[in-house]
Amino acid sequence: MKHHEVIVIGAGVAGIYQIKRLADLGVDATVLEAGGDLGGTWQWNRYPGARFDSESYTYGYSFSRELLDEWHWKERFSGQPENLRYLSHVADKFGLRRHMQFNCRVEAAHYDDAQNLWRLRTVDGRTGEGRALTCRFLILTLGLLSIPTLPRLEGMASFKGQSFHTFDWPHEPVEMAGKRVAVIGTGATGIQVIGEIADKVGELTVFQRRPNWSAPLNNGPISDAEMADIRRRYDEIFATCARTPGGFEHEPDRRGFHEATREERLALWDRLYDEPGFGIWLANFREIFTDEAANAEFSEYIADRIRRRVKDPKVAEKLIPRDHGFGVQRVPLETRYFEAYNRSNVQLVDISETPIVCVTETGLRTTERDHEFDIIVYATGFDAITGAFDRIDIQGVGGEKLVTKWRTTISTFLGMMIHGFPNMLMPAGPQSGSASTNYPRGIETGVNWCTDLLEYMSARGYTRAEATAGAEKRWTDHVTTLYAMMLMRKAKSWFTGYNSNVAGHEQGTVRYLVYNGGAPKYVNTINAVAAKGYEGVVLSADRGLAPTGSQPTAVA
Ligand code: NA7
Repeated sequence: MKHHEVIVIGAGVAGIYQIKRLADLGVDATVLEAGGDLGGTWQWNRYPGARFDSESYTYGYSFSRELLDEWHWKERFSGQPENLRYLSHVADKFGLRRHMQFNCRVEAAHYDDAQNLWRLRTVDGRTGEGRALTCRFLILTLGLLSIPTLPRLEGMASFKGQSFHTFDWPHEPVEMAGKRVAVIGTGATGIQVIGEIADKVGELTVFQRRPNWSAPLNNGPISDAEMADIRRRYDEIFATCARTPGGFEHEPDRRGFHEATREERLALWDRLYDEPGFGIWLANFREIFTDEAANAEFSEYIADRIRRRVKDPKVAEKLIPRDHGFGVQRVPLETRYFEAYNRSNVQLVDISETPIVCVTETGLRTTERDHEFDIIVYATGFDAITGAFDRIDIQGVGGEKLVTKWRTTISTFLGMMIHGFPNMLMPAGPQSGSASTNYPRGIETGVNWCTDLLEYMSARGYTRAEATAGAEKRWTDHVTTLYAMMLMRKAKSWFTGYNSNVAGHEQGTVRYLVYNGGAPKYVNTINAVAAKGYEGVVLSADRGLAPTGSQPTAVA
């Protein structure tokens, strides 16, 4: 049985940075990755149009000046192939691949209280003893959106053409020219795919259950001169990201919505609509997120924009969401999305009116009629945030199953630790600062905090860290309270734990999965916890033995 001091599960954006920190410290650590290579999201999502909605230069890692100086982001919102090249470059540059094991899916992780270690079982080609690994610390960097979910439709296996979830888009090129293509789903992914392929396929039929509010990405190239300027400004750029709630360059407009005149509001919105990125969402008036009237007025502004871009008024009305306001779900950014519906080869099927009944050998049957296709693309989303945790049999003290603990209520301490699951860390876990922010900015924060905790423990001879039940309750209550202030609590989206394809998550009962206090508050809170000797975490040494020169104490 192989033992490591630390095992990291997942070699995506978070796992790569986590192993870099551990390797720098000389810790005996390894990354276990289910996929055949590193990159996580950017390894899997190869669908046409897959790209950042974050400015590329705010998505890259900030930890190495040399890396920042040598990498040239070619587009303001870089596409999947380039993003994967970047992550691969990072791994190669810092010699991280030698710490990674691919095609290595972990099926179980059980905490052994007597030995104070984690026992892992993998389901790769290994047999017998080789499948079992142990570690002192388990770090879960599983990804927020790494478990794709398919509709539960009869006949899916009988379809004779090609069909796949966008997450499992084939590695080899998919011939689309002249083909009849169906896309089911109009979330951030569907909206990217549809905009990209509308003019490349024979016929495109979009099956929309609920429309999403979306706004232009306004992508463009980054010239050598611009990149040189960005490099000069990196410190400033990251400082801006650190002080904004979303971890982006986009800062909320500090004027009060109700104090600004209608003309001032329109001037802001006209400007933001034409600017690149999430400004339209995050540089808007803050009341958009909390005030029904402000949100309704802005939503109507965006609805008018849709009406201006979509020629057929009936189609335009179908593309305007009615069940939620702008920005209370994750806002997809689009490129030529609305214009796609002006094309004669693109058709919108409103499946809230005529639901899909089943998949046939030749296509899709709705309550209205049969549609024939060569390719069916399922852009139907993910078992978000907790899905990847649920798929590993994680058992803590006394064999308590995490999936059971979280069945009714998600509860964590700072989104990074769980009571009853000692030495298990989640740099970007549920209720952490990552999910609702520019992901890599949140990840660096989380990884640094977890790594600092390990260093703190090592320096003092502690070998066991467990969040107290009280600290976990206080954090979870805090996360819940923050939801109460946000209009997003009313929307059925992955931010609230809704997924029609996952048993138990289809009701729309709110699950408190993301921290909504903003990046600066999150960072201040977790830093304060660390500064107080990890208040809320019980630190101890194995079997109660105090390390020399330091008295392990429960820090309440
Ligand atoms: P999302 O945002 O969860 O969107 C999934 C879409 O698929 C959404 O339009 C759903 O409609 C639709 N859907 C899901 N299941 C079905 C079934 N069974 N039938 C019809 N339509 C369905 O996932 P994405 O992949 O687009 O985006 C995820 C994140 O990736 C995104 O937020 C970015 O951060 C990156 P619904 O709204 O549920 O009616």
